[in-house]
Amino acid sequence: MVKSTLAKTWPLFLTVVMLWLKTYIVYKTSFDIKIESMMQEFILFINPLSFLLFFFGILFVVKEKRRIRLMFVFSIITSFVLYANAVYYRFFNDFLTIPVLFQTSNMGDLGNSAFELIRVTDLLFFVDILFIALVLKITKKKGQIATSMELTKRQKARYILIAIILSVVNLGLAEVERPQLLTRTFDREILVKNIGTYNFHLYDMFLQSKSRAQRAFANGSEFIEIENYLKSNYRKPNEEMFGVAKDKNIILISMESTQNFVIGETLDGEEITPFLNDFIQESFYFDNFYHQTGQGKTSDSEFLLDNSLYPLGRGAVFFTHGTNEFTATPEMIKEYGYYSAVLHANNKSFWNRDIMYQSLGYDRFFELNDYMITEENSIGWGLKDKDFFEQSINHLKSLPEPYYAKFITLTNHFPFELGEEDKSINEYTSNSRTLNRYFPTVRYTDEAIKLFIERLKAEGMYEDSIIIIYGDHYGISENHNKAMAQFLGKEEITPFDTVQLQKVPLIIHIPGMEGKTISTVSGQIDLKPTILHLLGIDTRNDVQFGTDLFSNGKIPLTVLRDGSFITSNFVYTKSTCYDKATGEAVDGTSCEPFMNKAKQELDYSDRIVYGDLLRFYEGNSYRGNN
Ligand code: GP9
Ligand code: MN
Repeated sequence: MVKSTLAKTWPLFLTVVMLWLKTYIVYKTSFDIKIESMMQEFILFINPLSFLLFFFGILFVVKEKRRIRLMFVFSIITSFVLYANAVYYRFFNDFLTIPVLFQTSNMGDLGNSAFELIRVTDLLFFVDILFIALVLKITKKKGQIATSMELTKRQKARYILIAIILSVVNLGLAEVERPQLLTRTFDREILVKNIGTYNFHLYDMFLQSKSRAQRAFANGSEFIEIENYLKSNYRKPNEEMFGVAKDKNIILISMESTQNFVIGETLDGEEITPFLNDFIQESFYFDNFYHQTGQGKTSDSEFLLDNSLYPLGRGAVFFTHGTNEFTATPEMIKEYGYYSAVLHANNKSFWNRDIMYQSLGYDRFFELNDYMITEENSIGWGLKDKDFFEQSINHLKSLPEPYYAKFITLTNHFPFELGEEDKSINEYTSNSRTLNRYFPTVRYTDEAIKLFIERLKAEGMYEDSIIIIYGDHYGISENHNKAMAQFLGKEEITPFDTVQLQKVPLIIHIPGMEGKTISTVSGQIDLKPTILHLLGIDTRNDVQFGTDLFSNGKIPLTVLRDGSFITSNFVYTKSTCYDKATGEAVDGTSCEPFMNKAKQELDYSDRIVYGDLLRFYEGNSYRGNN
């Protein structure tokens, strides 16, 4: 029976088996999926198969003569999906989602960054298709081919049955490994590990349509539960700090890809960030501050900063929900006489900024066209940071005061290109070109900020301004773990270390106040209430998930977008609880008390964004809930 089925359909089975094995090989070579047991390895191994059987099963319902051609089309589509994920993973350490594919206005600007990610050996991704074409050709010549691939009803039924059984076994094992896999998982790696990359894309399509429906069916009453949660999270401002920045200008500097590990660190005996190291001495420096961004990278960090809401688990909220109603800082502080602006020398539509900034209430966006850009003053992604700040001074001077101005730097962006004349620190030596080149560009941004601060002083603008400098997200992904371990003098980078590497610098400089290092566990979500309290604005009725960083009694919990979280003593990531003091895995009960709260936060925040719930919020109260 099996024999006769195979005799009739061997080209199909050859294709499916090769795609299956190829997918598994790609899992093991292109993705960094952490496997903790034989069972997990087994699930990973079988997980592409059920999808492939269903997908190629479609061939049995099309006309005989179309089958072979369609089989190739399917094979190319599947291989391409796999390949696209592999390329995306090389930089983002993440899997593609539908919203990411629709960020087309970003694509054109990626230029060199995208090319850096493509290799000649990538042709191997399609080698099985060539092989099958060749086999078909040879067998056809020899007249041995039986390519009608026609099965009897019984055989078809058996085929479907096998596919169903495989799916059930796969899902069953996955559910045992990871309960509530599909309902409570924010980490795509865990999803792919359990249901496979192809099923993951199907699931992603389901999420896409669900998120559309969510807005349509949302109503204000959902707010009551969320409001209670937010009220219990609220912490009173620190009296000594409340209002210290009243009517002062707020200057925010988002440092591209700058992680905290470079601060205070040296390379070949040279400080990597000499200026920031000094500036920290006269500022508040938060050395336990995490980025909480997802697929929207810089734009997610902006979203966190201005809204104190979490970005989304899939896609960039700047793209997916750019026209939602928000209660962002720029809009809120208008009432207090503030003018708000963003300064960033990139295309205005990148990350959908031009649209989103309107929703956030920004008064002015100084973008590409507001800068003089030449070949000499550009590198990599565009205008070099030093020239950017230099040219920005006049823009800043033109703003009505007080202002809230956000500067977004660019030079320290992957692939970290820099001309020799701008390098004032050596490259590192390791197997990762990316990490090697990171240090000169980080140093360059450090120098650019130094110049900017000097200019502010020279123009007499320094003393009137609160300066807030923060890193937007990681710059060195897990693909460079080996080199990173070498740099940090560690044997390896564990998932615990990876979470620790998500720390980014946060420096708050307030004129007239002395420097201090604050080590409370915190994240970008905390910036908005911190800033508003410094301005002397009450936030007790605001929709915000963060806490003022100067408040006494801040709950020591920071949740990352993939569901990992950090408390005073523990780190939870990839379903494992780690002791911060030792970095060793410990019994899960230590993380248990925060587990639900971490999920709850992400879930509530998502409900607000997907349901566009802020349209039901009026000033300091929710409609219908006074
Ligand atoms: C693009 C810049 C970089 O304008 O903000 O974006 P990123 O790739 O870091 O999200
Ligand atoms: Mn960025």
